[in-house]
Amino acid sequence: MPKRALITGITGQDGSYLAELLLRKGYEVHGLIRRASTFNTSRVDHLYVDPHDPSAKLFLHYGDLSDGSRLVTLLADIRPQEVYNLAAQSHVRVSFDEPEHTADTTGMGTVRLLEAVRLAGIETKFYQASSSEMFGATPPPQNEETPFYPRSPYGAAKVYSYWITKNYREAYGMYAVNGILFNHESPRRGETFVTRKITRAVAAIKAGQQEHVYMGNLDAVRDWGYAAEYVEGMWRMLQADEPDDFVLATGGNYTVRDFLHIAFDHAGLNWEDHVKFDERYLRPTEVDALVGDSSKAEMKLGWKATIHTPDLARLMVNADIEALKHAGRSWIDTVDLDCWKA
Ligand code: NDP
Ligand code: GDR
Repeated sequence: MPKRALITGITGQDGSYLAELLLRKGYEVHGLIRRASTFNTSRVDHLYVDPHDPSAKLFLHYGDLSDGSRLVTLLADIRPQEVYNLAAQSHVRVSFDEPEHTADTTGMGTVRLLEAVRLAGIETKFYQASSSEMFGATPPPQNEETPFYPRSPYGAAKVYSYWITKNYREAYGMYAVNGILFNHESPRRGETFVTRKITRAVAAIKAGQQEHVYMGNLDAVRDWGYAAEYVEGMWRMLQADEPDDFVLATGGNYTVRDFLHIAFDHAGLNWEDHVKFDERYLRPTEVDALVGDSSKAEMKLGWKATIHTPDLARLMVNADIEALKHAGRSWIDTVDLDCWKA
């Protein structure tokens, strides 16, 4: 019998890479998706096989982290050996606009899922998508021992999820772990996160379809890794002998300005000619610097990032230039809308 995994947030960046990885490893993969009035499965469509086909290994189920009873029935039905909780309202800037919704999804959603595991009476390993945003104002380098000091409703909700995951491990002997992941990006990154916003803008400017991009704080320091590598670390955390919490990071430190420079330069453009400031992209409280120390993951899981920020920026620029060539006018319309998005 193949192993069964349930992924919440399967339609997101990480969920899609994790689903690919688990399918490659022979798992039967179940994903929680939200009912929406438009299709929201574009990141996993290439993996989908009609469930009537005997070769189907990926199954999608409607549900939401705000709906606890649905989570119980789903878990009792699927009986997965591994649960990856990747679903969240994951945008830090948006969490200031929607603090209550963020707390409900990114915080309470985790305890609903942990309770659902308990109530369904199943033995499963549980992965919680914790975040470097929990370190917030505590200066780098940050590792598993670094105190938390969240600086946003998102960061605060993730701190709750971290502790409730740890509590279920200690209280009920559950195999439940926190992966404390630093920023990780890819061509599948959501369009309003800073890296993807930049690489899409580079592609559109290079193609002569846009002249400027509006940005916020360029001094923030981040440790940007490649998402496809980070999902391997998630999986390894659930294969260890004992449940434990791990940081995944590259250890590199770059400012948003550095990322702009690398991305524009790769397309033969000077970023200073194209970037304008707009205060709407500032956050009421900013996280100045996140740089991870993932030596524990390297020692105990044999996990180490191999793609560092400059190569990642170039890889994303290349992908967005290609995507633009194939997408035509409708894609450009969405770029123009970026000016009012977070
Ligand atoms: P995305 O924003 O790309 O994906 C978020 C996913 O959560 C989507 O599938 C979304 O569904 C789903 N979701 C949102 N709200 C709900 C809800 N109420 N019920 C069910 N599903 C919901 O995030 P990433 O893939 O980048 O990140 C994955 C996880 O890792 C998130 O928890 C994030 O906070 C965390 N994280 C991410 C890091 C990063 O750098 N990427 C770093 C550290 C932690 P839909 O498609 O319908 O919107
Ligand atoms: P972050 O990612 O907040 O680190 O959270 P984001 O890419 O949104 O911001 C990174 C830094 O860039 C600065 N910035 C801008 N950000 C956006 N989005 N748009 C802009 O125009 C802009 N200009 C400057 C921000 O101020 C910030 O300092 C991500 C998410 O994936 C979280 O879910 C995850 O937990 C953390 O990474 C680790």
